[in-house]
Amino acid sequence: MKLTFRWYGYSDPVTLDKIRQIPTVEGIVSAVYDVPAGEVWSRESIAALKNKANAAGLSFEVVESVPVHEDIKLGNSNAKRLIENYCENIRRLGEAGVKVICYNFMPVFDWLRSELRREHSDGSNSLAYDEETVLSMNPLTSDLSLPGWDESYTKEQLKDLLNQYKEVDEERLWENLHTFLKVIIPVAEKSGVKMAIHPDDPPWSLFGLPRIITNEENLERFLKLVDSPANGLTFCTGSLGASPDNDLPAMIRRFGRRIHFAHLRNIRWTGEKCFEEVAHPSCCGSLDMYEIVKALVDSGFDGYVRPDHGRMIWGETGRYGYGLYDRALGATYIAGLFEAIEKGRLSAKE
Ligand code: DNO
Repeated sequence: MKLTFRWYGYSDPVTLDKIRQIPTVEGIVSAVYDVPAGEVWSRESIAALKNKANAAGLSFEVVESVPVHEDIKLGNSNAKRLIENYCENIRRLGEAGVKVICYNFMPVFDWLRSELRREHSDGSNSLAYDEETVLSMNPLTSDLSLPGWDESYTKEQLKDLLNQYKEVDEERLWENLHTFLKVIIPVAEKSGVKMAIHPDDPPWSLFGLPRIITNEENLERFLKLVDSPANGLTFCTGSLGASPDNDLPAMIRRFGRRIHFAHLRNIRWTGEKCFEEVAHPSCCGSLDMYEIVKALVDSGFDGYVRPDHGRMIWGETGRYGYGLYDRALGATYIAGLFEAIEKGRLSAKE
């Protein structure tokens, strides 16, 4: 397992100098953020990221994300050209030593929450999701904004996009995903890159938009679309775990070697389709992080891991979910789980 930490680039208040001081973190997860979805990243920008990370003593082997343009998900007449651009990004990243590319196939909205700062009794705050609140929001008029969203749409463009999706049901989205994978996976294989799709967050459909990377059955279907090790998963416990029907340790045991990247974080279910983000340890939420890490270790997982969203603690302000302190605590907790479970296995063998 290689422990990594997400870095949002040059404007991230969590600087590389701070990240390098978190014990056990070897590398960063980042992306070229100033190029619109669908365009090719310059070799210079990729090299600059890598050099900056390396100068801080950190590796840069995981990209999150190379965004998939909506026209690819819609499968319209621009898709072919945009898929070719996507392939070029895979080639360039492979040449620069990137081993894993995380991406998602969620129409229009990436991850979604109804609250950015839910207050907790200990004075911390975190992101939270309440289905009723979300469904009462109108994406065309609401001001809610999340760090993961593409903010570049005008309301008119968003309206137009939502209209185009009226033609795309789940099966159409599966077809469009298949078309994409058939082209990009052979390129990833040749480039020494593993593609790792991120599950939909939350893992159910919203605003009438289809969402398909949601549960065990669908992940199985996804992996079979192109049955290659280069076609793999980002196993995000907070996303998949939002649905209590998803048995995370069982899913990890089933998909084992096809998991190339794990986002480890905990959430607390607060009602039907409602949850709040909590600190990483098992005792703080509804997910059993020990069983999750044990399933990874038992499956021979040797990919990348990162702590995921943290709470805001100790008065920190900044990018929701992506402050320094709580994610750093998460990193050392995760490293501790891996060390204990791996050493326990070794001593059991002796
Ligand atoms: C949220 C993240 C997501 C993720 C993308 C991957 O914190 O996990 O925004 O980066 O869905 O494409």
